Amino acid sequence: MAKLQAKYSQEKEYLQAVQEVLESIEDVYNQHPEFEKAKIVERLVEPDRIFTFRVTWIDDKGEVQTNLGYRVQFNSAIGPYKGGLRFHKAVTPSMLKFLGFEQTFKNALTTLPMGGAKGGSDFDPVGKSDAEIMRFCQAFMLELWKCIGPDQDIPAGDVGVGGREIGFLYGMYKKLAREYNTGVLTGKGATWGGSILRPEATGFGALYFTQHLLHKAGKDIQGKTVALSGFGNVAWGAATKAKQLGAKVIAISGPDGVCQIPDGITDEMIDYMLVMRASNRNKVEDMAVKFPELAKFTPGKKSWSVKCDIALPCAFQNELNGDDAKELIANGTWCCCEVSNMGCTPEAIHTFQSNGILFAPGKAVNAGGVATSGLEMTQNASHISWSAQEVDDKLHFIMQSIHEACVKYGTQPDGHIDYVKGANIAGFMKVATAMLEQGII
Ligand code: 2IT
Repeated sequence: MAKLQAKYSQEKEYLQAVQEVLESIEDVYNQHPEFEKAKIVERLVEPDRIFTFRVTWIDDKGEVQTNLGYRVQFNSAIGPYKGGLRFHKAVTPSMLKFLGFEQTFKNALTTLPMGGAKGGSDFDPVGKSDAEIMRFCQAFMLELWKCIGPDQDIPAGDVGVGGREIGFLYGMYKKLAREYNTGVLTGKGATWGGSILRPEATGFGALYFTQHLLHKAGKDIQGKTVALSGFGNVAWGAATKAKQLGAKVIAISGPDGVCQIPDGITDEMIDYMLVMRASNRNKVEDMAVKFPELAKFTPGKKSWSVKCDIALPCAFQNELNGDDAKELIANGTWCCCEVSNMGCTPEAIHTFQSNGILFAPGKAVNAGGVATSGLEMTQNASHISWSAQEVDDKLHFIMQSIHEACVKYGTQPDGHIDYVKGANIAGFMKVATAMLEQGII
C-alpha cells in the first residue's frame, strides 16, 4: 500500500478502493504463502492495460469539442474483460482504475466467468441534446471499437450511459467492425439482443440482497422506510423493487438537493424518474415541480438528512461520508446497503460497523447489474431470449449465492457477519486462485 501511495499519490479513489480490499484480505493472504510467492497482490492491483484516446465531435452550435476517452482492462483471470462505461465530467484515470479494480472482484462474486474492466469519458451529458449525445457516442466508438469484442471486452452502461447511449455506440460499432454479434455490448434494447430486466437488474438485485441480509438478521423489509440517493437507472430499479416488497421510499436526491416524499413514492413518480433522467437536466427538483402535493424539495441537502430505517446510496462514489453516517444513526437508521460503487467513505463504513449498523458493500449489493449483463451475453451467444421470469429467477439465485459467499467468508469468531470482508475475500479467492493456476503472465 505504501508503495502504491508513493507511486500514485494523486489517484485518491483508486488508492481508497485498493486499501479497503487489501485490509480485508490480509489475514487470508498471510495463510497462503503460494499467493505471496506468485506476487498475486502486486499483479492484481495493476490493470492489465489502459487505452487512452481523444474524442472529437461537433456540438449543436457547430463548435468543435474535444474530450478524453478511456478503457481500463483490469483483469482477465476468470473471463473476458467486462464492465461499464461512465460519461461524467469528473472522469479521470483514477476513477476508472478504482471502478475497474472493484469490477474485478464484483464480477468474481456473480458466479459467472467475467473479468474486470471499466471505461468512459470526461464528456458531460448534462444539458446535451439527443443529437449531441449521438455524435459523441459515435466519435467515442471510432476509437473504442478496436479495443473490444464479444470474447475480448464487453462494455455496458454506468453513470451517464444508458440504453440510448448503448444504442448509438452499437450502431457505430457495427459500421466500423462489420461484425453483427450483439454480444459486444450489454444493456442493449429489448428488440436487438438486450436482456429483459437488464435495466431493472442493478436495483432489483440490490433489493434481493438487502432482503437476504435482513432475513439473516431476523428482520423484514415490509413497512420499513427507505431513503435512497439519485434518480437514475439504479435508483429507479431500487425504488421499483423496494415499493413492490412493501417498503416506503421516502427520499430521492440529485446534485441540486433532496426530495422528501413522506407518504412514499408512487408508481407515477417512479415512471417520472425515467423522464427526468432522459431530459439530461440532472435536477431532482423536477419531481417536486411535477408532484407538488407529494414531494417537497430542499436544495443543498442529501437523502441522509431524512429519518429512515434503511439508507440506499444509489448515485456516486463517496456520496455518504462519516458525518452523514452519524446523522443517519442519530435519526434511527439501522441498515445501509451500498448500491453505488464505493458509495460510502471509509469513515462512513467505520461509523456504521462500529455502531452495529447492518452494512453491505457495493461490490456485493450492486452485482446484479453486471450479473444480468452476463446473462445477456449468454443469450446473445446462444441466439435466444429468456422471459422476464427466467431472468428474474436467475438474478434471484445469483444474489442469494453472493449473500451466501459473504456469509461464508465474512462470519467473524464472535458470530457477526462482516459483509465488507466477506465480499472482498470471496472475490479475491476466486481471482487469485485463477491467476495462480494460469502461471506468471
Ligand atoms: O458498475 C457496474 O457493475 C456496472 N456499471 C454494470 C457493468 C456491466 O457490464 O453491466
